[in-house]
Amino acid sequence: MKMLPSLSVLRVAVPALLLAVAGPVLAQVKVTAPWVRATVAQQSSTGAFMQLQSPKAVKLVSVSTPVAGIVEVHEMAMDGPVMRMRAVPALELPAGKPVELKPGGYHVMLMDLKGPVKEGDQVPFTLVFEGADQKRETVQIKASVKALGAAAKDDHSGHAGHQH
Ligand SMILES: [Cu+2]
Repeated sequence: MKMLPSLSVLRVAVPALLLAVAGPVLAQVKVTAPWVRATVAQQSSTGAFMQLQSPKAVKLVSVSTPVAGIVEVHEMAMDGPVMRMRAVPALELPAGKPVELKPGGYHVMLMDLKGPVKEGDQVPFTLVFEGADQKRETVQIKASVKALGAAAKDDHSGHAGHQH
């Protein structure tokens, strides 16, 4: 019984210490191999793809780029027999686990493009991540534009629903 008071003191002290250590360490979300699909004539939307990894659980809450009027994070999901895209309000990044944005899966949807996106261009993006503590982290990246391949054409056919 004599141990109890000191134990409870310890229990309070440990989380406080962890907090003090974790506080100043910034969670850096790693963005790997970002790319944007080049547009063809008359095309007003395209997709951006990349791999995201965060040391702690965060969510991607906002993406913006000067080349598009509207930017959303989309997921592909089956709607009966048809694969459709829908906007997700936030993309969860579990701690330490890479999340792949790729054709046929999650992607950043660029709509209302200001002009053609050409192969070889560099497109700047601002990504905003939010942690469980509501703290926000902004990451600036540049994505290279790659041409639309024959195989890549199919998986964005669902984009017909994005006309404005
Ligand atoms: Cu989309």
